[in-house]
Amino acid sequence: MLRLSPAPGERLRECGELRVHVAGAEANVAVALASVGVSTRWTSALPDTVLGRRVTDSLSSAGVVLDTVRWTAGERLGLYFAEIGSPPRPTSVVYDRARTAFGSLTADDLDWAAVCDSEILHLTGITAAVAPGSDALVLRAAREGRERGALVVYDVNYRAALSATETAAAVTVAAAPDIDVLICRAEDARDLFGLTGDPVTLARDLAGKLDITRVVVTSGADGAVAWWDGASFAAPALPTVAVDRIGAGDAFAAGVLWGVLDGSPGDALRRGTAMASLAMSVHGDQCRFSAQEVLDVAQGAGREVRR
Ligand code: KDG
Repeated sequence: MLRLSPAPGERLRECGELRVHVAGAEANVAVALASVGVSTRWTSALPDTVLGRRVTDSLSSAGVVLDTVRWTAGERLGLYFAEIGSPPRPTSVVYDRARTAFGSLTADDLDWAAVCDSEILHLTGITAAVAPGSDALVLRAAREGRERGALVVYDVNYRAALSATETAAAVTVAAAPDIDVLICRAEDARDLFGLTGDPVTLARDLAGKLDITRVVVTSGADGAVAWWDGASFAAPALPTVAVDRIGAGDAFAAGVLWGVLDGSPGDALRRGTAMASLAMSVHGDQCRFSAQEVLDVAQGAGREVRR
């Protein structure tokens, strides 16, 4: 999808110009991972128009592999309008995603062997909610990933504008048997699953409720925790001057996936919080920082880097 935003400090109702950013949760994760050097494929459907090509140009410039993307005729690219807030004015979002190419995609359109040909398959709850039938597509993807030997990661990523909490909870519960690692905001654990308590308790109780052995819970400025094979891990949020918070959760997820590939849950959380901070320091939904830039931040927040 594309995001259209007024310049910082301007309002959607009044602005004369809109800035264009490529967006979409899984695309954001793919770009962040490719930018740190992880081999990454993104699967979706796009209209075969200049707007669809804008998306693939942007993703391929980061190194994302796009050989499973399905091109369609007659449908639209998903759009959203985002007015970036500045306290006390909140960020506000308007979706424009009716009749999109992705909404027309069915499970039979995809080459599942190619889609799941990876160590990790990353899915999000946003995608399950974007169009009628998208939930079935995401559930099928989780099942295919599991059966084909990929580690299946699912980010709940609840969006109130797309579905009711009960619907998002039901999709997560249905996907749970195929999920190896669940990522969930603390507020989503409370709103979707009725859980209470501190983040470690939320992660542990979510793991028990959904029968998933690895659960990561994020709490914004309070950092992130993981309940991982029966032990808990934590990483603080880093001091951040946020110019644009949209996409921080996807950057966090990318850091977690990168850390998971290297084996350590503690590193996964630290890379996640570093990537989330970096994502918030730049405009747009995507986080294009090198591995060295992320590791410098993860190891010494605020340190001056001279090269
Ligand atoms: O996490 C950021 C996403 O919300 C953004 O890029 C757009 O995927 C998007 C959505 O549907 O909200």
